[in-house]
Amino acid sequence: TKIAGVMGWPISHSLSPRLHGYWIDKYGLDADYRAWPVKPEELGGTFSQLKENCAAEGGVFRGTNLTIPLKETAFDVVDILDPSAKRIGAVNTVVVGEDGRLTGRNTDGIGFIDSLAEHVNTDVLRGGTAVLLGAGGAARAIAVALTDLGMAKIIICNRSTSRAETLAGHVGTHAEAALWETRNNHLLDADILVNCTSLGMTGQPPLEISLDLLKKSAIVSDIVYVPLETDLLKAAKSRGNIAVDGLGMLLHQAKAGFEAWFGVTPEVDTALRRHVLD
Ligand code: SKM
Repeated sequence: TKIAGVMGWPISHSLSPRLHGYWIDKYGLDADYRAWPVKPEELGGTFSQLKENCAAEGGVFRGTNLTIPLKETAFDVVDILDPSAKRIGAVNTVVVGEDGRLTGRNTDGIGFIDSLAEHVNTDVLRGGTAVLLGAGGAARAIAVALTDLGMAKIIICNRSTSRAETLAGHVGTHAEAALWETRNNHLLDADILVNCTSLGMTGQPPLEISLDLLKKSAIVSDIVYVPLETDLLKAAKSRGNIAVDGLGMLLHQAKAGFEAWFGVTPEVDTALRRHVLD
């Protein structure tokens, strides 16, 4: 049995076991995907222990996804960093090699782009302007991914401006930090707006923003997926903007790990969406 899973602290909220479990059944694999609650300081030891424990039960530990708060710790703990992890500065997918060495990747950016591509031809964003709300790990992955799409300008609005400045510095000279208070005005130039904060998520404060200045052709995307249709996406749809929900990013970031651990390229389709939300 090939064994993989997801680590985080806490981890019980994660939809990853449902989504990988669906694929394991669909493709009839001798594989298992688990959820492991792990604290950052335990991460290094957990990898060697899992190799032993999986072998003891007759299986093989193939790797893991990582979520909050482990992505930066994983960056320091793995043996090899692939280019995606190096550029984003965080690891969300670890693959155990034949030689037992751990390779860290980051699939959040590609997950975001693949999800976007379900709704639009992403070529339309080349040369355009993005407005990102937030400056945490998700914003970092998305800023790098939009840069790779050829976007000419990335404006980062964050409640802490100094964090926005740090992120902009990391992303490149086409990125700039802006005061949180100016977010509505920056929408005038935006070809895509992405909420990379947890504002608007069930149990979190609302995201306060006015889309009045936003072009009708602009895309509005939210990384929040509980609720699936956030107030931001509702507002975007009601004025005719294309709205991209946060579940797609979660589903698409999962593909590369599944393929590396279990040897099958899985499909993201509406049956999977329905199963995960059930
Ligand atoms: O990057 C992903 C991670 O791979 C899995 C995850 C989850 O299970 O909630 C969320 C994102 O951080």
